[in-house]
Amino acid sequence: MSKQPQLNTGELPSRADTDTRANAGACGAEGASNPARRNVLKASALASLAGAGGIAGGLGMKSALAADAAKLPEDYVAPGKLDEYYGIWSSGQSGELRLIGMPSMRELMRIPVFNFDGAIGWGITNESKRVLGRNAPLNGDLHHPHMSLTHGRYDGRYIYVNDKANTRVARVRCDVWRTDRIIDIPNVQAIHGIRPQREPKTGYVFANAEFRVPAPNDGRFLDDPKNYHSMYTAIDGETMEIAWQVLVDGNLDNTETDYEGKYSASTCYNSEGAVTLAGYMQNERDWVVVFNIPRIEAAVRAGKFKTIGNSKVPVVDGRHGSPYTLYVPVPKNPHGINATPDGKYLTANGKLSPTTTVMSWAKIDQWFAGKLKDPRDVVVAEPQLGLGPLHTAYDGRGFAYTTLFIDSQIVKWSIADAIAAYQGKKVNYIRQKLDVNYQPGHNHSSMGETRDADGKWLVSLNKFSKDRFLPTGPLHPDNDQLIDISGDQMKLVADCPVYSEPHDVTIVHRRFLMDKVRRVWDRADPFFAETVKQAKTHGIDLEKDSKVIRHGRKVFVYMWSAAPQFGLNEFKVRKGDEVTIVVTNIDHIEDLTHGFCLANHGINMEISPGETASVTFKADKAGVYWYYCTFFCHALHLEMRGRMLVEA
Ligand code: RUQ
Ligand code: CUA
Ligand code: CA
Repeated sequence: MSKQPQLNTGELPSRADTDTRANAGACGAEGASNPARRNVLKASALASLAGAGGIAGGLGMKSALAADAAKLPEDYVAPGKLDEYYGIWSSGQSGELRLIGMPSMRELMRIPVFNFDGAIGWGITNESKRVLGRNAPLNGDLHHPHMSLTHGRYDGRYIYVNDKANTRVARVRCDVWRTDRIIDIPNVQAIHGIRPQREPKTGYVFANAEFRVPAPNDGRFLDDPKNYHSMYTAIDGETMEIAWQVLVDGNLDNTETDYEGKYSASTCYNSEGAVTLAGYMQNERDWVVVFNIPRIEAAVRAGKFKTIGNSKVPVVDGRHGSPYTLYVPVPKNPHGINATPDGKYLTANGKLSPTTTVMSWAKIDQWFAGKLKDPRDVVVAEPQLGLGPLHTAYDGRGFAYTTLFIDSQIVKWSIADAIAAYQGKKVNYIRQKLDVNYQPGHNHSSMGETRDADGKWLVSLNKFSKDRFLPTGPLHPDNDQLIDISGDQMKLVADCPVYSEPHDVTIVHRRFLMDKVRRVWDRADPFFAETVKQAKTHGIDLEKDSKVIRHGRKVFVYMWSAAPQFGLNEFKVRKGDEVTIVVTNIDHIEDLTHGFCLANHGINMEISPGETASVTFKADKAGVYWYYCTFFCHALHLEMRGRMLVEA
């Protein structure tokens, strides 16, 4: 930490346990054992109430008490009632997307993206492998889920997500909640922040590369960090093709877009171009890099770009001094970057500085028009908030909520008052500090990244849970805390344990989504269209036919499934055959999913109503192998099985 902040604690008593804040690394353990810290926590009656109420899976009996305490009985989601919001959760190194109902905080569904999923056969079925790519890694590091937008409002089409682990971006369809595209990003390493364009619609999906590498990274340059680069990538959100890349100075961390379709901006914590921890922290200021989209597009049209290695992607040089970018110096190793829902400002959170830097899109516009000289002239406020500011969310009423990682708090502050203070007025811009448990990273408010920010709920995604749950071995769950922000004061409502390791969440009101979600598959769905086409070439009617077709050593086994039966009771192949099994669920009845599991072959797949799923494998063991249904579909579900007979 460079300096102690001038904490402006508003109405809350100031906290005495400053030594627990002093060291980000130690505070994880410190908070649990330090009695001073525990007393501070007890000072918040709501916090301890919610602590007693936190149970796995969300609001249960005791959490209902916590909800009472927060005076939210009308928001309690009773049995049979539906949540008001979809929480679209990332899962970090688990590589999947999760749907969590809010405010109940009950997990609704998991959507595999970069990861293997044995329940639905993601990574097993041909349909999933077409999306993943053959031989693709089956892990990912999925940090940021964002929904596509039209005119700054959610449009319920797609969720875009990053994979930091393997430098990919994926898209999930919001009608069937299935991943439909995964693309590799060339010329860079470790995609971290991503954002869809807000205006006129998505549009581009922007992706930051966090690690600097040589370009091309083919071994020509190795231990020569001066030749390392990062780039900003624009992906066409419709075709999922890469439109262009911009070469930048430093690295890129998180990114954000404006509400006009004109600019986007990223934080950079490594203006030093360093490759060591000490190196990354050398400069007192790093940057927010602003990208001028129309100018970059014009450069691409005019052929002012180069390509790198085998990649055909146009790369525009946006380093210092270029007309395409603006480098705003901001303190120090900035992290989260978030646009206000009124479309006026964006904030970059200091991380190693107790400040958040507020910039004005209008001033950015003036800077590019040559009307402002100093890049710092686009800054309109720099409030001191507390230690370790990481991310900021908004309520649409002019207040901002910033996570303080080291302080283990959320600070609520007024944007207008922070701007007034920057202009020299004596105002207290801090409204409240709320203890969270513990060490929050992201937070997110309901509808907060859109024009429809409604200021009802905030989730604090806490990296440590320590003493908040029954012990689960050395690996602890995270603790995602639900906070009511509808009133003057934030109120902690529930503790929710989550498996490793959500970074971020997007909270979407159900009115943007519910009616768009399909209950059964359309037989013409593109997700399995390839398989349907292949069946046609074999003269198969998937709704009616169950038969075996042999082409040399390739065997195609077609069968329907209808509770409690598969279309084939048995089929015969020869050892060494390449077998493709295609199962079509002809029960077009909501919730009537079948599974197909082949014993001792590592094969299981889900076939939901109307779906066709297929798997290809080598029959390399002679003998009798039973296949059976894995989704409980009928009173005779256990009897829903058949035999594969493999001749020696
Ligand atoms: S980052 S804790 Cu991967 Cu979104 Cu900020
Ligand atoms: Cu079909 Cu169980
Ligand atoms: Ca730095």
